[in-house]
Amino acid sequence: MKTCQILGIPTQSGTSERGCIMGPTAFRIAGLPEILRNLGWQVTDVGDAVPAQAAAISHPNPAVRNLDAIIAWTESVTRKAYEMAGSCDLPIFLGGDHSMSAGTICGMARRAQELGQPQFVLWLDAHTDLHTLHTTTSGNLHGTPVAYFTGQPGFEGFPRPAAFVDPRNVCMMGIRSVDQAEKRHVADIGITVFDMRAIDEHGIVAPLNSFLQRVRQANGRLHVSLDVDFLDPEIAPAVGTTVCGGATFREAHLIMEILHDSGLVTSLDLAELNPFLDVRAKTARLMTDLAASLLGRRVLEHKTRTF
Ligand code: NNH
Ligand code: MN
Ligand code: MN
Repeated sequence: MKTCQILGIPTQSGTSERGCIMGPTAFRIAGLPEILRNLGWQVTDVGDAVPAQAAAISHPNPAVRNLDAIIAWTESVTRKAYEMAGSCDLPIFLGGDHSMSAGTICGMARRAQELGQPQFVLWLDAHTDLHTLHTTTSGNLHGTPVAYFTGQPGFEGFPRPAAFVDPRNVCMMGIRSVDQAEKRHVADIGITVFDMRAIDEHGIVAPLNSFLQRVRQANGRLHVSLDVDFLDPEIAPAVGTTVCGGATFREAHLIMEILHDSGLVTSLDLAELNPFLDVRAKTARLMTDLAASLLGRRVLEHKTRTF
C-alpha cells in the first residue's frame, strides 16, 4: 500500500491577513485524511510543525515583516519535510501561508539530492513568489519562497539549505500578478512560466504534458505547490490575495488528474487557505477534492474514452 504522511504548518507570519493559522484544521475538518484512506492510501497524520527557536533579527529593508518567525519556521519545516521524504511515498503539507514552501521544498530537494535525482517543482499560483528580502515592497514573505529554494542571493539570516532546486526545473502555471522586480528575475533565471494568457490560448494539457515529459526524461522527483489563489476567486474565495481570472474548477481538477496518471508526484503543498475568509467551507472542500484527484479519485473506475 502506498504511504502518505500529512503535516500541518500553521503559519501566517508570511502574510498581513490573519487566518492561515487555521488552514491545517480546516483541511482536517474537511476530511482530507479519511478521503485519502478511502482511496487506498495508508495515511498518517503527523500533527502540526512547530517553529524552531526564533532569534531577533533585523533587515536593512524596513518593509520586511516577521523575519525571525519565518526563519524559525523555515528551519523546522525543512528538517521535518526531509524526515517525511525518507519515511513515506508522499508527504502532504497543509498550510499555512506560502512561506511554508521555503522549508517543504528545501527538505524535499535534500532528499532528492541524496537519491541522486533532480528535484522539479510545479508552482500553481497567481503569483511568482520570487521576491528576495531586498526586493519585497509589501514585506510579506509569502512572496519570497521561490527565490529562496532556487538559491537566489538575499536571504541573510536564513538557514543555508543542503540542496537547492535548479530554477530551470521549476514550472509555473496560473500566473497573473507579477511585481516589477520579479518580472526581471523570472526571465533571467530560466523558470518556465505558463501565465493565464498561455492557459487561455493553449489550455492546460499541452503545457503540463511538456513539463511532465521533462521530469520523466530526467528521472526527476516532482513537488507540487498549490496556492489557493491559483484558482478563480469565484470558486475559491478563502485567500487573502485573490486575483480575478484564475483557473476554473475543471482546469484545476484536470491538472490533478493528469498529475495522478503521470505517477511522477512525490510531494504536495496545499498553501494559503484562510478559513476565516471562506464561504460555507467551499474553498476548504475544493482544495481537499483537488488533493483527492491528485491521489487517485476518478469519476469512473474504468476508462470511458473510445476516441
Ligand atoms: N507579489 C506580492 C507580494 O510580494 C503578492 C504575493 N502574494 C501571494 N503570493 N499571495 O502567492 O506581496
Ligand atoms: Mn503563493
Ligand atoms: Mn498567490
